[in-house]
Amino acid sequence: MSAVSKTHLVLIPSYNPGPKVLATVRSALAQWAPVWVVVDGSTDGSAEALQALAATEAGLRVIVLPENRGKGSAVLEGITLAAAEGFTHALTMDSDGQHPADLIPAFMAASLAQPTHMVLGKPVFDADAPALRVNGRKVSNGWANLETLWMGIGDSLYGFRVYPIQPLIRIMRANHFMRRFDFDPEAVVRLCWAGVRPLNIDAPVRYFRADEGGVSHFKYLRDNTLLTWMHTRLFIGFVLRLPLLILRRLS
Ligand SMILES: Nc1nc2c(ncn2[C@@H]2O[C@H](COP(=O)(O)OP(=O)(O)O)[C@@H](O)[C@H]2O)c(=O)[nH]1
Ligand SMILES: [Mg+2]
Repeated sequence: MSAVSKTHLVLIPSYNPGPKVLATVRSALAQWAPVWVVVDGSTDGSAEALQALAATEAGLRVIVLPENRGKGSAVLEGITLAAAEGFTHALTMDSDGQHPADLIPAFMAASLAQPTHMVLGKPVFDADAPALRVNGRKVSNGWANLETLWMGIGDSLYGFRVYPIQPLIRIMRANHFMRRFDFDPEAVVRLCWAGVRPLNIDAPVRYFRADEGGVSHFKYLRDNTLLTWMHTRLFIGFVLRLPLLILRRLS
């Protein structure tokens, strides 16, 4: 029997996730309840399969968005509903089996011990991780660290993390960006600016080949363009906040 929390939930945004989705959700349920999946306009039958699983799993709730809106939008939908039900923190993880469900309890424990912080997964890659993605990450991490004056972001892109819900909702309502693949890095930088400090915990990330059930919707040109534009606007925000950030770093 997994732990049942009234404050911390596992939130899984899911868009055409491939064959590993049910095993991924089951592995999360084995560690924690509740687990909520936000089906982001998927067209692969996964909504129905997940709803069937929810009929037998009390800890699972499936929220279905009729159209694809992007990962950030799916997370915002989930945390808005969660806040209305009294939850204070959400652990986000991907639906495609890449993230380590067995670390959910450790991440939740870190968040329970320091609830004002965000708990960030620091990726430990396996040998199959595509070099393009690993190196692209270094660029995004370099920018995110500069934009926050090195306040301690271990990784800007890894989606396995625990967010305090209220500050994240405030930031997303004030900002119409960060609705798609730009969600993870922009959330972490803006939360730092809002005074939410990061805790970093090492967490393995798996890259599956297509024949192993690996699915990615990352599109190199589209998503790197999105990330470049995102860091451009964050850099402008950084320059405007520089006096404040320096004061905070010195205090
Ligand atoms: N790419 C993408 N992912 C989405 C979307 N909505 C929800 N997600 C979820 O966000 C997570 C990350 O997406 P994925 O394509 O695996 O990206 P990657 O792991 O960085 O290659 C997965 O759990 C997706 O199911 C969307 O519109 N696009
Ligand atoms: Mg993935």
